[in-house]
Amino acid sequence: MRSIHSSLLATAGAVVRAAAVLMAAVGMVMATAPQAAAGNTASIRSSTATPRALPSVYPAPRQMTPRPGFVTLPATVGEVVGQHTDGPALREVNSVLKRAGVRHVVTATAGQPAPKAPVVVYVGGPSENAATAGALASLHVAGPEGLPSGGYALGVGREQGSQEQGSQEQGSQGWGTGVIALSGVDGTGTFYAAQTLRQLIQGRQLHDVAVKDWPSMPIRGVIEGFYGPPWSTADRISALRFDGRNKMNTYVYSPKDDPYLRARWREPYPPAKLAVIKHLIDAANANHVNFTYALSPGLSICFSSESDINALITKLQSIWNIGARAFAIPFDDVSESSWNCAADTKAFGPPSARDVATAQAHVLNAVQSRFIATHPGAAPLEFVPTEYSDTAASPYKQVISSQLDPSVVVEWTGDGVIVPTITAAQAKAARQVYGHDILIWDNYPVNDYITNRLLMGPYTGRGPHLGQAVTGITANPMIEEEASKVALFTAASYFWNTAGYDPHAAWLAGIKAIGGRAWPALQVLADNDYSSTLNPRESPDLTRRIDPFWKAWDDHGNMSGPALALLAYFARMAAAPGQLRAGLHDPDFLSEVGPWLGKLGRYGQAGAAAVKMLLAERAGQDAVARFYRARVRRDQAALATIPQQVAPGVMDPFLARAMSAS
Ligand code: LTM
Repeated sequence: MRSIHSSLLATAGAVVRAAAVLMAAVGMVMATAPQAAAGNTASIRSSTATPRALPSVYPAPRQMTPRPGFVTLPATVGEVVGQHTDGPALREVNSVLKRAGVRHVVTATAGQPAPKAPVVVYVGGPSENAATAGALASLHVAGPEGLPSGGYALGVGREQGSQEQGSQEQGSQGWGTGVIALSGVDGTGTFYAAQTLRQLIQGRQLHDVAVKDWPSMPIRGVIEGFYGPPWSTADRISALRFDGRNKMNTYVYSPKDDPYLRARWREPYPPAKLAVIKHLIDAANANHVNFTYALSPGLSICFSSESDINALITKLQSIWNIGARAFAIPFDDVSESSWNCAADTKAFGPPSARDVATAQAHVLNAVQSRFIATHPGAAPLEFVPTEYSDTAASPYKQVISSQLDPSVVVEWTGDGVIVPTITAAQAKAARQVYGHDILIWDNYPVNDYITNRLLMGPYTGRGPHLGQAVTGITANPMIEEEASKVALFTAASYFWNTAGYDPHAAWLAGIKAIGGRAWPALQVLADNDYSSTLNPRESPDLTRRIDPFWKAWDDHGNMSGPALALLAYFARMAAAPGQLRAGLHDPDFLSEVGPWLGKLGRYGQAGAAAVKMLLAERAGQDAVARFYRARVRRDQAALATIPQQVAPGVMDPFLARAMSAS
C-alpha cells in the first residue's frame, strides 16, 4: 500500500501537498477561534482606541452607539443597587464582572454615597434603583422610560466633566470615575441589559457606548410541543438558561408525552413530579422566562361537564400554587366529528366543527372567568384551536371569533403546519378570521416528523414587520435540545429585532457562541444539516466548493484551485467529529448528535478520497485511482448503513457522480 501512497504523492503531488498545507491551516482556525464580529459590529474612528470596535451583540440591539473611549475594569469596582434591583440581573452583572477579573465589589444602596472606586456600576431601572437615572444622565444616555417590557438603556463611559476624550492610555483610572449604568424599564429589561453587558466586555475592557434596546414583540420563546421523547429536566434547565441569555421570555411546557398533561389530565401530579415542575418554574423565573403550563384535555374531556371544568381549573390551580403565571389550553388533538361523552350531544348537538368550537369556547370562557380573571398577575390565557394552520373562513373559526372571550390569545402555525414564510399580512388575516390576538406556534426547528434529520439552519422566511401583527412567536424545537440551540439562537435574534435581523450573521454568531473554540467544526456540522421546509438550500458552504470543482472538471480546466478548496473543506468535515469532541465541553450535545457527527466525518473521508481519485484519473495514474475508488466504495457502503441524514441531496450525489465520472 505504501507504494501506492508514494505514487499518489508523486503524481497528484503539488495539489495534494498544498491540500495538506490547507488542512493545517484549518487546524489553526480551530486553535485561534477568532473573535471576528459578524453582523452588527460598530467600529469607531479612533486609531489608538483599545478596544478598537464594539463587539457583536445578539440579539442585535435596536440602537447601539459607540463613543470614543473605554473603561478598564479594575480588581475592585463599586456597585450601586436599589432596594428593588432585580435579583437575576444583579447576579448576572456580578458573574460577568467576576469573569472579567473583578475580585471585589464594594456595594452601596441607592441614596447612600456611591462607593469610591475607579469604576462604579449602577444596576436597576427607574422602578428598581433611583440612582441609575443620574448615572445615565452623567453619560448623556437616555433612560428606558416609555419602552415596552424588556426594554433597557445601557451606558458605559466616564462621568461628565471628568472625561478626557482621546486619552485612551489613561483608561478609566486617569480621568475620573468610570460608569456602567444598566437601566431596565422593568426587572426583565435590567436582566437583558446585563446580557448585553456580558457581550460587550472584551477581556477587562468595555468600549464607551450608549444602548437603547427593546423587543419587537411581547412573547418570544420556545414551545416544547413536539412528539417523541421529551426533553429531560436537565435539557429544560439548559434551555431556560439559554432562553434568558438570548432575551427570550417564554417557555411553554407542552411535551406530548407527559401523561398528566393529556391522557391523565384530570389527575393531580404526584408530589415528586410536581416538585420537578416547580424546579423548572423556579429556573424559568431566575432567567426571566415565563413558564407557560399547557394542559391538553382534548382526548377525553366532556365539554358540558361541570366536574370536568372543575378538574381543569383545579389542575391549573395546582400549577399556579407552585409559581406558574401563564397557562394554555391546546385543543389541537380534538376531533371535529365526535364527542368524548354522550352528554355533549345533548348540550351542543351532533358533533360538527361549529359545535366543537362552541364547546371549546364554553370551557375556555369558564377557565377565563373562573381562573384567569380571578388570579391577579395571570398572563392572558392561550389556546391552540383545532383548526390552527390556515386563515380560511370556516364555521369553527366563526364561532371562536364570536363566542370566545376576547382576551384569550389564539395560537396559529401560519398558512400551513410547517411553512417557509409567514408575513405580517397573513398574520393580520389570521387576527381577522379568529377575532383574537395571534401567537405564532412556529414549527421550526422541530424534527419529530423527520427524526433522521437535524435542522440547524437559520430561522428564515418570517417578515420584517411580523412583530407588529402578532403578540409573539414560540418556536417548536427539535427532540435534540442542545442541537436545537443553533436554530433557536437565530430565532431569538429575529424575535427581538425583526427588522434588523440578518439570518446568516445571526447563524454564524450563534455557532461561535455555542461552539466556543470548536466553532469552525460546529459550523461544518450545521452547514451540512442546513436545509428544512423553511429553506431547501442544503450545505451552502460545501456546494459553493463542489460547483466550481465540477465546472473545472467538465471544462477540462485547471483543477488545482477548486480541488484544493474542496479538499480543504472535506478535511474540515473529516476532522469535525474529533474537534467537537475535544473542544466542545457539552456532553449532552455530543451524545445527541453522535450519529450525525460520525456520518459527517465519514463523508469527509469519502469526499477527499473521491477528489483524489478523480485527480489521479485525470493524471493517468490508474493504480492510484483504483486505490481511492475502492476506498470511496467502502465509505459509501458504510455510510449507507447510517440512517441519520447529513448533507441530504449533496454528498451522496457528489460521490455517485465522482464514481461515474471519467
Ligand atoms: O403544530 C401543532 C399545533 N401541533 C403539532 C406539533 O405538535 C408537531 O410537533 C408539529 C410537527 O410535527 N406538527 C403539529 O401539527
